[in-house]
Amino acid sequence: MLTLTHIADTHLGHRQYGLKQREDDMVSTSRSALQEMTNERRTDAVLLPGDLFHSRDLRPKVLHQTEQELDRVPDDVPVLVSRGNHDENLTPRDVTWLNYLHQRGQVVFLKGDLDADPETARFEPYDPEDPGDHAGFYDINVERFDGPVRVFGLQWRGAKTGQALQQVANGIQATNDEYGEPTWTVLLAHFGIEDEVPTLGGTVTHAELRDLKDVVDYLALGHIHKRYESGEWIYNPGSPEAHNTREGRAEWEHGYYSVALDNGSAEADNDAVGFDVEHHLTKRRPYYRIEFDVTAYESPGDLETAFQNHVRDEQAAMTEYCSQDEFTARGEPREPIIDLRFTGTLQFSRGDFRSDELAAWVEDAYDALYVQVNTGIRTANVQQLLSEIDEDEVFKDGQLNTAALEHRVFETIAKESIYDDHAADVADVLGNAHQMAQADEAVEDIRDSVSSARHKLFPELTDDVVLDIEEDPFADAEAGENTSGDTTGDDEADVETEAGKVVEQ
Ligand SMILES: [Mn+2]
Repeated sequence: MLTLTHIADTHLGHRQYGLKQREDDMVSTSRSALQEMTNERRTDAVLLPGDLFHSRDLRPKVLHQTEQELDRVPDDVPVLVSRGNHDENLTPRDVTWLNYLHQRGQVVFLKGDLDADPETARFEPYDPEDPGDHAGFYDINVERFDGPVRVFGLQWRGAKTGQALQQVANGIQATNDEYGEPTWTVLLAHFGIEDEVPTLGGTVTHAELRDLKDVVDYLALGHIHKRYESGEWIYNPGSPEAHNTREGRAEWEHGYYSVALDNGSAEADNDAVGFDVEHHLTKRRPYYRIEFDVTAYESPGDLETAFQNHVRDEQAAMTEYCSQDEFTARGEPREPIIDLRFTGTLQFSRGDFRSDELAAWVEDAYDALYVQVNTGIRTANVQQLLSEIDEDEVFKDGQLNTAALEHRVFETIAKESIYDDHAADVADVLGNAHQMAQADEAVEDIRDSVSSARHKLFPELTDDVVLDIEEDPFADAEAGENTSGDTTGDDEADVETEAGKVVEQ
C-alpha cells in the first residue's frame, strides 16, 4: 500500500492585488493541504507538477518561507516537482530555484533531456549519493509490489508540448528497458488538455496523448487552475488558491488529490496494482460576486442609494456562502474578495460614476479583504450608436460580430473628421491597422500600411503619416510573454470572450 499526494500550482510568492495577506494565503493554504495529507492521511510522497513558485524572480523571503514549508514535510517523504511556466528561468540554461532546492535535498526536481535525441527523451535516475541539480525519474520502492512506482517529470514546453509527448513516451519505454519494468508509472507535467478549459494556452489534444497512455498509469497535471479528470488516468487538482475572479467562481474546484495504491492482495491471481483517487478541496479564500445593473438610475445620488440597498440585501447570502467549510481557516470564515460587477447602461456621464467610491463602501460594509471592480457598463451615447447599427450586421448567429461593430465605430469617427469623404474606406484602413497591431506586427509596418492607404485615398494630402511614438507601444504587452504566457496582471486575464486569448495559469 502506498499513498501519494498530488498538488500543483501553489504559486508561492504571488502577492495578488499587491496584498501581503494574499501572499500569505498562498503559503498557508498549501501548508494546510500538506499538513492534512502528512498528518491525517499519511502520504508517502508528494507530487507537484509545476508552478511551485509564482515567479522565477524570487524574493529572498519567499524562498525562505518555501524552505521552511518543505522542512515540515517528513524526511522520508520525497517532494517530487517538475517545472511550470511560472518556475521558468529567463534562459533555460540558467539554474532555477528548483535546481537549488534539489541540490539542497529539499525537493527532487524531475525533468527530461529532450535535446539529445529528437525521437527519444532521456531520463536519468535519481542518485541520493550524487543528486546533481536534477534527475529524470525517481523510483519509490514498496514492499509487496513487484517493481517500483516510477515517477517521471516533464518540464513546461508551451506550444511544443504535443511534440515532446512522443519523445517522452519513447523515453519512458527506453528507461524501463534499461532499468527494469516498474509496477506503476506516474508522469508529472504542466499543460492543459483540449475540451477542458478551452480558452487557455499550452493545450494538448487527446490524440497527442495516445502513445503516452501505453506507458503512464497516472498523468499528474498542473497548469489549469481548475480541477478536472479525464479517462481515469489524467488528473488535474486545481490550484490551492484562486488567482483571479474567474478562478474564484463556485464551479471552479481547487484542491489536491490523494492517490492510494494497492496490489489487490485479496484476489490471489491478481497482483496488478489498483489505485483509488480522492479529491480534497483546499481551504481557500472565497470570492463572492455582486452584480449591479446601473440602467435604472438618472443621477449619481439615486444610483448610490440603490447600490447600497442592494449590497445590504446581499449581505446574508454572502455571509452564508463564505461560511462554507472550504472557506474557513482554523474554524473562522475568511474575509472574502468581492468580485463587484457593474452592468447595464449608464444614464449620466461616465466621469460622475465613481466606481472607486462604491467599491470602498463595499469593502467597508462587508469587511472584505479586497474589492475587485469590473465595469461592463455602457454609456447612453454608445448605446445610441449601437442602436443605429443594423442587428444583422452586428450579430452573426447570435454572436456579437466585433469586427463589424469596430468597423461602424471607426466609420462614425471618420465621418466627424477631415476624412469624411471616404469614411467607409478609412474604417477599413483603421480596422486593418488594429488587426496588424493585435498580430504584433512591427510599428513601422503598421505606419507604412496606413501611410500608403492614405496616399491612395487622399492624394491631395501628400504628407507622410508621422507617428508620435518614441518607443514601441506594444513592447510592454509582449515583454516576457512569448511561450510562457507569463503576465503579471490578474484580472486583465479574466476575459473569456476574446478568442484564442492565452490566460495566465
Ligand atoms: Mn499555474
